[in-house]
Amino acid sequence: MRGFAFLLVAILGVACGAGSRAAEALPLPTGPVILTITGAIEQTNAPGQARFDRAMLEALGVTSFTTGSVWADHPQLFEGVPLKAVLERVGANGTSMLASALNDYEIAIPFEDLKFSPLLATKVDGRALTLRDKGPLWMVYPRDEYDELRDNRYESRWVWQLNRLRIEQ
Ligand SMILES: Nc1nc2c(c(=O)[nH]1)N[C@H]1C(S)=C(S)[C@@H](COP(=O)(O)O)O[C@H]1N2
Ligand SMILES: [Mo]
Repeated sequence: MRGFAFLLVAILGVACGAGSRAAEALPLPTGPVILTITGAIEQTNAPGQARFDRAMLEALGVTSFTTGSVWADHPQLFEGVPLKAVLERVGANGTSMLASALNDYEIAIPFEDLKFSPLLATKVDGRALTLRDKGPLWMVYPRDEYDELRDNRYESRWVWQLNRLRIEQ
């Protein structure tokens, strides 16, 4: 009886600890991987990497904003997953991230940019972004909400065909 009670307490302790603290283990992607995160992260689903397919990203919650950009002469509706939600899901501990694209374009994005709530957009004006128009993921900023975003320093962070993030401490 003593043994049983002890076992019960031990099991409850482990269950509560796991539930309250760490995020659930990152599942394996089942569709094409569109984003790979490496570097200073706590959650992985491949050696040293957190790999996401579209469904895994969208499960983190899709939000939207409408903004003008240097690519269009009218404001557009951008829908996608907040960068912050993705970083939280992998337990990113960094000060900056190196964002890279399919064409190997790369640029450093400081964690301070999270204050602007950038999105990893998957849709523009209701259309899914394809490889031909800057997809499948496009890092976008709510430029019309913040004057300071109207600057080449930030335009260069609108990484289209984004496919990699490396978290740096
Ligand atoms: N994938 C990718 N994203 C990119 C770039 C690029 O070359 N490749 N150029 C960046 C830069 S430097 C700027 S200023 C903006 C605008 O680039 P554009 O005027 O060539 O479209 O997109 C940014 N995003
Ligand atoms: Mo640029």
